[in-house]
Amino acid sequence: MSELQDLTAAVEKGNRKEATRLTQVLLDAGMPPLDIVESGLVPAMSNVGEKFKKNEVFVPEMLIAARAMKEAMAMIQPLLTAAGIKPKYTAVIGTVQGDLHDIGKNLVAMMLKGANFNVIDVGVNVAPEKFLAAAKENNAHLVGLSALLTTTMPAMKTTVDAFREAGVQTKIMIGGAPITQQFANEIGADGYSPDAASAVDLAQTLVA
Ligand code: B1M
Repeated sequence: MSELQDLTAAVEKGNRKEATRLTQVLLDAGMPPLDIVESGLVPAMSNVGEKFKKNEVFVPEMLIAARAMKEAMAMIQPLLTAAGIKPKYTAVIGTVQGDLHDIGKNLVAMMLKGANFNVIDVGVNVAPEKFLAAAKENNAHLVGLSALLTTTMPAMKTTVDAFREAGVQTKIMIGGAPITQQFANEIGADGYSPDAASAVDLAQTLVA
């Protein structure tokens, strides 16, 4: 259906008006909401993610695309919920204790939603106990920690330690400008990704 391809293109371009119009056209035509998500919206964000990795688009374009995706998803979500269709995986994501930066974390959250994860965003300045409680409460498959300050990197270790000490083996991925794979290895995190697009790839690998 060409409207589906047009929807993918509209989201990729961040054209919110066109994305919501086409979503409505497809719904009115009787397309199952999940097909619209999986065949129209998710490919758009995958394309954006791939282009981001190749430096063909940058953070602003990715944010604009994610917003278009969010608006289309807002139309579809109630229908999925009513039909009892749930995303397969839940991720809890937040910025660690002491750190208030949330732009990158929000971008990762949006991209994960774009990949059909149920994302519980616990916000910024999040204490280890709060991550742990949210992960338990939501039966999370994955926890994502973000940090932008070198001074808050130790809070990532404290958070990973809190999970392991509590015997909770949820996969933990970390990211943020000062973070490296070496640091992830040192603190016992399950993975690191340098940007929002690869965060989705990593998340999918970790939960598979
Ligand atoms: Co702050 N800040 N800031 N700041 N700030 C930095 C980080 C800094 C590098 C600026 C500098 O000095 N050049 C510096 C840190 C230095 C250091 O630690 N080595 C710094 C500082 C010092 C501070 C304050 C201490 C300043 C002060 O008050 N004296 C203060 C700290 C407040 C606190 O957190 N307690 C502070 C405050 C702020 C603002 C509130 C003004 C604002 C934040 C607004 C907000 O987030 N709502 C702010 C901003 C905007 C920045 C810069 C300019 C931009 C950060 C950003 O949003 N980047 C930043 C300088 C810079 O980075 N150039 C800076 C865009 C974003 C898309 O990228 O977050 O890296 P990023 O996310 C990427 C990847 O890292 C990755 O994917 C994202 C998308 O590709 N990623 C993940 C991120 N999280 C991930 C999680 C994952 C996976 C990937 O898995 C879970």
